[in-house]
Order: sequence, then C-alpha cells, then structure tokens
Amino acid sequence: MNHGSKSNGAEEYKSDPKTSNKLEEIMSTVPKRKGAWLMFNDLYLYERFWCSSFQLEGILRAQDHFKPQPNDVILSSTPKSGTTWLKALAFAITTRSCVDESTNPLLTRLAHDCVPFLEFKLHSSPQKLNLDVPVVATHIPYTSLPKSIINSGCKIVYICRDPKDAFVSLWQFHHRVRPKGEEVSAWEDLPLEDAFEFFCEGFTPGGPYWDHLLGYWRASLESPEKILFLKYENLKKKTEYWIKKMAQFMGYPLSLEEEDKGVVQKIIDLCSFENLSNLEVNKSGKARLDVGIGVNTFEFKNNTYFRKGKVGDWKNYLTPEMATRLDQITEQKLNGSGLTLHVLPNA
Ligand code: PAP
Repeated sequence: MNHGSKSNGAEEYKSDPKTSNKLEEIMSTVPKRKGAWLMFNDLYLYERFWCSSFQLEGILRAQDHFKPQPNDVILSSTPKSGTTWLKALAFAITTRSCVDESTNPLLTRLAHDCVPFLEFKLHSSPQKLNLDVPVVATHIPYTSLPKSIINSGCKIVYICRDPKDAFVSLWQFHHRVRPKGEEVSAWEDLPLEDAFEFFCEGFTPGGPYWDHLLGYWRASLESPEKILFLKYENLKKKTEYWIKKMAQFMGYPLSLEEEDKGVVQKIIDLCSFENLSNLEVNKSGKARLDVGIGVNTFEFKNNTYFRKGKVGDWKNYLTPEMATRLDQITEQKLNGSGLTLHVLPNA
C-alpha cells in the first residue's frame, strides 16, 4: 500500500458526487442522536452502528473506492482497544527486513503516521512516509467493511479489549483531547456516570461495543484463515507468542535465524508502551484529524494515545456495581457466541 497515494480513496471522493449525495441522503434519513462524545455533534445509526458524520463520510468513501491489494493486511478494532499498539507491532513486523533499527520510523513518528486509517486522516508528521507498507487500519464494523476487502484475499487482524478498560480509556480520551480555555464550552464535559450509561446502551462512536466485537468474532470463526482475533489482555500477557502468531498469519513469519538473533524481543521492546510513550515525538508531538473534506481539522497531542497501557485500570474509576453491570451486559451479549472476555488473573 502506498502511503499518501490514492489508497484510501480520498482523492476520488473529492470529485465523486455519487458518494457525497449518498452521505447527504443517509444523514437525513437514519436515526440521529445528539453526540456527547469527543468533538462529534451528532451520531448517526448507520448499518446498526453509531458513527459521526465524518466517520460516515469515510466509511462511504472507503466502500465506494477502496481497492486493496491481495497482500494487504487490515488492522481493525473499536476505539481504545489497542489500535496504536497493534499498528506499531504490524508496522515493525512487516518492515523489519527493510528498515534499520536505529532509523525505524516508529522512533520519530506516531504509529498512526506509520499505518493510516482507512476511513479518516489522522496524521502527526507533515512529511509522508517514504515506505510502501501493506497495512491499513480501520474502526469500521465488519458488516460495513468495503466489499472489496471481504471479497479480496487480504487478511484482517482484529483486536478487542475488556469493555471496562476500553470504556475508561475512551472516557479519559474524551477529556484529554478536550480543548482547554475558551473553546471548552464548545465541547461539553461528560461526567463518568453519563458516559457509562451511554456505553452500556451502546451509544459510543463505533458502538454498540459488543456488536463490533461479535461481527469480527463470528467472521473469524467462519474464516479463521482470513481473520485473526486478538485480545489486548492476551497480547499483554504472552506478547512473544502473539507476535509470532501475528507475523505468521500476516505472511511475514519469523525465521529460526531471526528468533536466534532476538528479533521478537526487539519488536516487543520497540513497540512497548514504555518505549513508545517516552519517545519525544509521542510526548510532545501533535496529531491532526481531518474531520470532513475541506471542513475542519482538529488538533491534539500525540500523548493522548498513551495513558497507562494497563490491564485492569478500570478498578480506579468504576464502582463494583458499575463493573458488575458491564460484566453482565458482556455475558448477555456474548452468550452462545463462544467468545469470552474473562481477564485471566495476573494478566
Ligand atoms: P485509538 O483506537 O483511538 O487509536 P487505542 O490505541 O486503541 O486508541 O487506545 C489507546 C489505549 O491503548 C490507551 O489505553 P489506556 O487509556 O487504558 O492507557 C493507551 O495507553 C494504550 N496503548 C497505547 N500504546 C500502547 C502500547 N504500546 N502498549 C499497550 N497499550 C498501549
């Protein structure tokens, strides 16, 4: 995939009235709710998932124009489930033979600059990456993915996370990216209790949370050769095992020679929360999110993508009752699917 090229269809979309007409029609017909999260004014229920107008625009653009190569790998997740980490790992895996350790772009760029999103433009470095990396990421639910992805030979790596931690991370993100000072009134405070209610009823960007997971989970059961389903907690606990599994699945298996040379450990170290969060670019750099063609650019600090990177931080925010309620919803929603999100002790 060529970064900065037409790979995500943005160029075509600008001159494609068909997609823009579709956007207008959908926005005026589907259920809409006043947005409470992040910078979104309203969320639209499109194909059974809540999304902002700019996400919807990106989804339609991707559906109409994205043309994957057969060897492309799609990384997918709901927000705050480990996307940044997964991007870093996939980038390190796929580029390990053509990038020098000391000049790895991950050392000087936000992971989102190394692996772009399919449906929106989030960038931090003004310079385009001068590398052809066959990886692209998305938050699009499985059922709304472009048909070109479903019908192609390209593989999908999905990551999910305990909803309790994902919820806390999302709520924290809302406040960390919120503009300070005068602009703050344009972006309402979202008390934890209100955010929690929204999350439980499925009203989050990309939500309902559980439905997003289930879409990919069921597809992974049907086509295990095409979709690798990962859990953040497992990746934390058995990082080496899952990196090797991921590399193999993506078509970049680690050779015995590489293993002897400690390549896996180098990937783990490079992509670790401790390493990435302490890099200058991730401490003081800024990311820009283009929300709609020619409409708005929203800017925030790269460090908003690195908070604690821990399993079980929810204990510091949720009451036992809130935790039980979320666990019950999870159990109810996942019942019969074969998917469990029980976090192992000491994970
Ligand atoms: P996104 O979907 O908006 O891109 P995403 O990267 O999925 O965000 O979520 C950020 C979470 O991943 C943060 O979790 P926390 O709020 O619970 O701390 C962030 O700290 C965590 N994270 C970022 N990088 C890493 C990493 N290298 N290893 C582990 N966790 C990480």
